Amino acid sequence: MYDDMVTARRYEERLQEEYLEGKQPSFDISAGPIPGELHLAAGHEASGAGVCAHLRDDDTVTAPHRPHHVAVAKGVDLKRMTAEIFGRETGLCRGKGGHMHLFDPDVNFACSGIIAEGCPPAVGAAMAAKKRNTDAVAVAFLGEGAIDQGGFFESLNLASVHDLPVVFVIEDNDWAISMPKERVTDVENGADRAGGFDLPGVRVDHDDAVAVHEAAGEAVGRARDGNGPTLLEVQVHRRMGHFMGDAEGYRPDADRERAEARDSVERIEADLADYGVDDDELAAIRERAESRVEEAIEWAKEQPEPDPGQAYEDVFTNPVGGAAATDPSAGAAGGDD
Ligand SMILES: Cc1ncc(C[n+]2csc(CCOP(=O)(O)OP(=O)(O)O)c2C)c(N)n1
Ligand SMILES: [Mg+2]
Repeated sequence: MYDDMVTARRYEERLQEEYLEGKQPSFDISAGPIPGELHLAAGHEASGAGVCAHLRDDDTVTAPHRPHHVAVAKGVDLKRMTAEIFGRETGLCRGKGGHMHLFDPDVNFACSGIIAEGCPPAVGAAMAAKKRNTDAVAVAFLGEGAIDQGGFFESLNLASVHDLPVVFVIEDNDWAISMPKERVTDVENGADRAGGFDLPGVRVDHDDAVAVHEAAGEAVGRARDGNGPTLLEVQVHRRMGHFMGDAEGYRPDADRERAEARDSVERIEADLADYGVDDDELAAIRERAESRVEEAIEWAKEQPEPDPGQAYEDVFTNPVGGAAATDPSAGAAGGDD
């Protein structure tokens, strides 16, 4: 878990540096090696590591627009993920998805920029696992700002009524962009929503990886043993703005300071020291993580850009304008498939 957490933290520190290249001084979002938005998950690491520690490659995970810590913990290929974020041909989605739309079928990981979008596909994966008589499970991660979405309610209901092996993990960082949760959501704790769907709701109040690991162990075990879904909520903290370039004028200083003070990485380091793991061992893990990150970034930057002529390939199953819209060599005919 420590390895996953420091890898994710270091990865995002490096992405941040790369992202800012060429974008300043006026913050041109389309400039630099990583064009477009970038949502960093620094402060969320305990949730990804604590939950994914219980998962296998054949378990499915869906994550939202802030996905890197979950992707790292689920074992998504770091090099191909980085190439995707840099928009390169050898990226997980051939450079067409970007950082919010990573898809790695090798470890059954997907994420989406549409909030709560991961809930229905996770329920579908859980239903498939059940029908195939496997003990695979599915986990949908979502932010506390996504728990008022219809897709979330429908997913909880379907999961409960069919006793599906799925865990919903709410990452509560108190904010949905600039909106504090108390202004938009009727319940203080998202886990309380479970009561309306007859399934267990559990909240981990601190972004404490060990506590998340314990709660997630029960939830994943319950799903794997055929005992149905769980709604798990984890308090995390957003150490950064909503996205890179967010000036955070709406955010009280005290809130930012609290996020900085409650660092889950420092917390697990203290826990590991209490368990008797010495500093050298932790330093070795950090060094390994740093080299892995560096290697992935260097590799990604050397990868080719996609051919613009293939922009629509693999994007639509039934493209508007027919096959000609996806394949310039196909001519005007065809396109009904
Ligand atoms: C369906 C939908 N509505 C609105 C948006 C715009 N949007 C992007 S992130 C976000 C807030 C998400 O907050 P939360 O779920 O708490 O996740 P966090 O960013 O805090 O990790 C919104 C409203 C979106 N992506 N999808
Ligand atoms: Mg949030």
